[in-house]
Amino acid sequence: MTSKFIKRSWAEPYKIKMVELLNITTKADRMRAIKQAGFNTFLLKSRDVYIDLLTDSGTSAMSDRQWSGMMLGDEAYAGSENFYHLEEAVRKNYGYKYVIPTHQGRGAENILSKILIKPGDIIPGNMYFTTTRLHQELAGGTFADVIIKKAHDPDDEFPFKGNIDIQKLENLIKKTGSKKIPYISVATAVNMAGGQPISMSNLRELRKMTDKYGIKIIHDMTRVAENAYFIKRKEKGFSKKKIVDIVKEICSYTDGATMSAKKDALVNIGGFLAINDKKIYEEARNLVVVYEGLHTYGGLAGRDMEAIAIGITESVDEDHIRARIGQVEYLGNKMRDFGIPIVLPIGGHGVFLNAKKFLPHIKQTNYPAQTLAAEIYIDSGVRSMERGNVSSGRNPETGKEYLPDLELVRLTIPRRVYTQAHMDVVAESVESVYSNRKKIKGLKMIYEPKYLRFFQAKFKKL
Ligand code: PM9
Repeated sequence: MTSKFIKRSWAEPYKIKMVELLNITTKADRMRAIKQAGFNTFLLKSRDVYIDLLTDSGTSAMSDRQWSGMMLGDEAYAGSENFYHLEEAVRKNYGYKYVIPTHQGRGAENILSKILIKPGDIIPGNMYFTTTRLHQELAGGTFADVIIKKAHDPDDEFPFKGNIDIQKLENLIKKTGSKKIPYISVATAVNMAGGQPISMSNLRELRKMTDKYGIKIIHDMTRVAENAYFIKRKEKGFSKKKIVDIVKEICSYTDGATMSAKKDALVNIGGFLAINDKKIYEEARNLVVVYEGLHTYGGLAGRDMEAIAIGITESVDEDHIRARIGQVEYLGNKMRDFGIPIVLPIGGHGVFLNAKKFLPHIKQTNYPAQTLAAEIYIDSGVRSMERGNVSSGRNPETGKEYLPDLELVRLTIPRRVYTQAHMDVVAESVESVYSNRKKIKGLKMIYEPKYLRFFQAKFKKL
């Protein structure tokens, strides 16, 4: 007899063929290492890390199919067979017409920004991403945040916190004039908001409104499959649709995309620019030669392009994406059970700790999220990343720190790498830091690089 109370767990839709051994260090080792790294987890050596949740970028485990695809690398300088496989995978799964490979996402952002942005332009977007905004600024543009207000509130459980405030955007277009807006930058599964999805209905509405003004939409599709999974689960009318069809529909409302294949597409390196407009494609095809390499390799080896082509297909597999997000939710729910303040709803690529609530006694100018990431590392060797005041940086005009509403620590889960037992160790470590939180003191920045300071800044304990 079946009972409605019988639980059915998900499990990883793969088994493990090869393992990578981890280093387990002592607390004294870790205190030395983090001090040497200037309390910046980016400056730690990988050998000093036990469970590495710094990022989901380029850290996925490739499948046996991807590895065998790498053996078929056609390393011709021009016209590599693997480029055509990549082009075919992009057209089939995403629907974009033209594809230009780049060494990673920011390579595509650079080319796109150089082609479309003029000095004085405004680029509205659903929250900034560090590299995207910097390329917009270097091209003479200014980013304008048009994400809904709820996205800045870590406790608001609205299921589509990646949505754009259409009214706010339209007011901005009316105020500045459409000529000054080269495109709207729309990210799926918005990273800095906590991996929060945008809804299909919001995208449809956005397309309709921007069509009125003749403004393009450029998609940061780095985590589009994760976004599609949330649409399938949470948006009315999508529960029976296939992930690949949802992904394609998302892309269909946009004019082109930049992609860091190091995330959704399950590879260790690579990216591309995809575009439907032939004229922009021709310009990009020319410019890529200057910054990345010929338009049929864009800074990648043939074997890398083959791995991306296979990874794209694996990324939209129903069982893969369910297990991927299932693992993130498993960790998030453990944190919730411990009463640890996290960004809600639990996002697609990681669990984000709310450092303002975790360490309310530390001022934002003493970097609570940076401090918390260092403390978690000292406790257990788990490496996480600051996503708050340090990442947000300074306003280039005023020189003042932005002091964002979201002061977060990101525990980012690489795809197909860690087990549920690793997730238990992570949750228990964060709980241990949480129970000792009152004793923790903040940091002072002692070295600040000019660009993307979070990567290389150094700190000392107050
Ligand atoms: N994201 C991440 O860890 C790696 C660099 S920042 C620590 O989240 C989006 C939404 C990203 C992203 C990278 C890029 C740039 C663009 N858009 O790193 O250049 O999350 O491949 O991509 C990182 P690349």
